[in-house]
Amino acid sequence: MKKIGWVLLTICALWSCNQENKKNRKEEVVENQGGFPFVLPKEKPQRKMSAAMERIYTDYASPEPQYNELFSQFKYTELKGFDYNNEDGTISRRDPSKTLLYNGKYYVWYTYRNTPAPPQGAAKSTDEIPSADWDLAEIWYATSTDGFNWKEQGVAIKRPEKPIVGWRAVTTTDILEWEGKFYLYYQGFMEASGKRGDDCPVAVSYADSPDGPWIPYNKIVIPNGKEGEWDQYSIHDPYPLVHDGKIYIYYKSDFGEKPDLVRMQGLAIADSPLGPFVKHALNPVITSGHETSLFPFKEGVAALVYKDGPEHNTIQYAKDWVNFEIASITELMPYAAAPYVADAFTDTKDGRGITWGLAHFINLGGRDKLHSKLVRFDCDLSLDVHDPEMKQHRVNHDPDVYFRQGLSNKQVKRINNGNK
Ligand code: AAL
Repeated sequence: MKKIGWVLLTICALWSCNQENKKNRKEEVVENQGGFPFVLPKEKPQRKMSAAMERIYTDYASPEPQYNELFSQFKYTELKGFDYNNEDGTISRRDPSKTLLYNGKYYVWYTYRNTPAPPQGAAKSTDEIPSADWDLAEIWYATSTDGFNWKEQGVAIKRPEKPIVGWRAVTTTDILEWEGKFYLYYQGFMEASGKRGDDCPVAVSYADSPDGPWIPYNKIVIPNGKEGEWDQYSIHDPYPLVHDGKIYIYYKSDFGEKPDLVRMQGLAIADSPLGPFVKHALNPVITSGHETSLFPFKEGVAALVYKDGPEHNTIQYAKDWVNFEIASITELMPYAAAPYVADAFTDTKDGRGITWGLAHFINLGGRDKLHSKLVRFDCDLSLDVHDPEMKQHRVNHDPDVYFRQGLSNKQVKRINNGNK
């Protein structure tokens, strides 16, 4: 017994010494081992390597992105079938749900705002004038047979009467199919967004068919954290998947106060759709990203981690559905990606990945006509599709993409002052 103890202790000491060495890596004297082979080895070669070369063999599924199943470019297409009132800012569609295939049709649910005026900010908002793009919104849905042409079907979840959760706005929904029933989880606002941060918990409605009628549960299913906890003000973007016979809901919350919000993602798990949901002890489990987007991949789960945070623009993977590692770094990722995930609810141990979904483009129309629209994205994050065009890692963007990131007046002034 004692012997085992010593062996374990020695292993720990060696490991922590190795970690220390990694941190304080000093230039080692390496015997001449000849130059690196001309053809990049697919497997890690037996030679001393720089930290960067080590990493391409240890941190990614393949040293070359095109052979990494969790690397992809993203391509975008306008959707047909949605009217935006000449893009005057009175109609907005955003934050789509995962796309569900049911009886030969794709279904998508989303935040739908139709207000007499575009968003005016919290101070000017009234019972009819929205504060933010998603204020005073309802959840609507649309169907399609090809994922490009959509038919809007109308409202799925209306705003309930005050003071029921969601009376001010119901937004940012996602779908769960569980034992033959359907559940829509969503953000239930009880005050205009912007007045108390984006204060809102998660509510749910259920139905026997994706066409409804949806029965509101009228209770909070994932409450905000306790006072002083990282998720004390909001549980955003609830995103359900089925794993290990349970419902896994990933969500986003915000540390800190505006304008320094730090966005991360947590996980809450339940045995049945109406809860109780128990937040994971290791939360937050993803340190970057905004709207949640995940899909089963092999035995684990993959996440699209786009804007916000130190690891934005990455695709991450957690074999155990909790401990995420960066699997690839990419660009122009879909915002609020809502993929078609064929095996989202099958409790698979062999997730096959995704090739398309819906996303949103936000802040369109400028301040006076502010609105968002739904778009389609395509990619190759699938074990069954091999599309070399999606695996390019040298993409030339139009000059317009760069020039839209122009300097602000304040910045031009700073530069000019520096030149004086
Ligand atoms: C989104 C989501 C949530 C936020 C707001 C509406 O894109 O992250 O839904 O509350 O912005």
